[in-house]
Amino acid sequence: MPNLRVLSGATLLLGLSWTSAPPAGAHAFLDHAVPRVGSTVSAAPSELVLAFTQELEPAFSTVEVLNEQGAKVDKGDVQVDPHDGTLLRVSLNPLAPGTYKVIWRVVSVDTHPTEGDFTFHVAP
Ligand SMILES: [Cu+2]
Repeated sequence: MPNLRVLSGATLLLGLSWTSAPPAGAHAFLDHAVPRVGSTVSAAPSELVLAFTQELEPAFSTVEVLNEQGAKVDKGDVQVDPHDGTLLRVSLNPLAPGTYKVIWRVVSVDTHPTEGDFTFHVAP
């Protein structure tokens, strides 16, 4: 029969390593955006801002904005806000009325990648 004290010690260690693992769901999810997800804006925005639930890893966080023809309409100057690491910004070319698709892919500071997309509409 195995030594019970050694066995319970191993079980305790295993239990501790489980509880000290990072909490599941601690990723950077999109909290909100400007323009808002799915919204219709009357004035063409000059910038898109995405706000995430966690700080981002700037080197691995990006966003792209496409028009209905799939052409890129952002200026490619994607930047994590230097004063708020949860904000991802990109400047936009002048937008004609239409539907625009936002595709984002980010890595949070805990190294977990997340991605998603949404649309907004410009209808003056
Ligand atoms: Cu995470």
